[in-house]
Amino acid sequence: MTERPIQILDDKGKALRGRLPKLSKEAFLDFYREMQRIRIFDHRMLALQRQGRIGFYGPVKGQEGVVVGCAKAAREQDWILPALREGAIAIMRGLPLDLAIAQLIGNDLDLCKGRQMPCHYTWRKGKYVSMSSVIGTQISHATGVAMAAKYRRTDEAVLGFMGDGATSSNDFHAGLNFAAVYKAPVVFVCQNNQWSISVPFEKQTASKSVAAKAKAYGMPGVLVDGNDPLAVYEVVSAALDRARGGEGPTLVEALTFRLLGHSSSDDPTRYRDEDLVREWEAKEPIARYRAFLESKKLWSEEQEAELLDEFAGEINNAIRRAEAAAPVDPKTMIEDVFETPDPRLLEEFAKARSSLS
Ligand SMILES: Cc1ncc(C[n+]2csc(CCOP(=O)(O)OP(=O)(O)O)c2C)c(N)n1
Ligand SMILES: [Mg+2]
Repeated sequence: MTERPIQILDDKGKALRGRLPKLSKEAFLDFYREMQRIRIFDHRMLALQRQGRIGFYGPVKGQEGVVVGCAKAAREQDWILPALREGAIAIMRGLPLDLAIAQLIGNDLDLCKGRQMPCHYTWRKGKYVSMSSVIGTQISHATGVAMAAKYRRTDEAVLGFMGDGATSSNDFHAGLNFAAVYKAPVVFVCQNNQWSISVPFEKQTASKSVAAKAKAYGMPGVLVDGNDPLAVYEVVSAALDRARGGEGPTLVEALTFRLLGHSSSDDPTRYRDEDLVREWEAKEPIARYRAFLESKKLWSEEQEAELLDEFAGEINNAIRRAEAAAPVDPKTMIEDVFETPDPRLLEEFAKARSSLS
């Protein structure tokens, strides 16, 4: 395990000598575009929440580098088992923006039929499994999906996400232990944003890092700078190759920082020092990556303005389509459990429906 997080770009976005991954110019640009799309989406969704148009939202601001680095490292056949802040991976894998926004509203266009809290996107075509509100449970699910992929002799690997807080859950132990014993093709990515709502990392664990915990399970632990999307991409790509090659799981700790509240219901000024936030704002992934692109003469003010315009238009159109959808039909309440709902349920539903009209 490395003590210092692996970097490809330094804190100011300068590429460390001889370390750039072999990617096309378009691919380098795409990392930036995807991070900006997440930032703008975040901003707009928080505004909708404040206007009472959606009930709740969990922002990603500051963590875009982990999300995009991981999404780019995964292959199409790989599964994504997200935690709280990876929804943009579903969008990068084709979930239409209006459907994502409909999930936040919980209306008829929502693939979850309004049954989940906001930010619990699901996207079957993109092998993106809905997050679980119950912290940590997706860790053992990720192991299970990976074990299944191995039994079926597919070339699928799994990216299983967690926050730093989830490392204190039972599933962290069960999931990592099973994965290592069965050499399951899974890469665990811990987005260590240093907070579990109001609990700071050092109150969560006495361990110096999350990556260090891998040793006890018999798997490699890698600490990477989560605000450096290229480093995340490189580390996670190598771990996925290792998983596919039958060598078993890896635990990746992506060190980052949650710049905003835990959710739209949280006020982080109540429990953390704003100076710390300023310190991490100076290392945030988007400005840093933009500085890298500019140093390579790959980005200009005009391109920036065009991009912001394009995304604002795209998101506004998606909001319009999502908000135009009807409420979820109450009959969906009794669907999807029994093929034919039993008579008592039908009777109860008829009563409930008449009280709604
Ligand atoms: C089992 C369980 N306990 C408590 C909660 C309440 N809860 C919701 S999010 C959260 C903190 C999660 O922190 P972390 O895993 O670091 O993820 P982050 O929010 O920082 O992305 C807690 C305690 C929960 N959802 N599930
Ligand atoms: Mg956290």
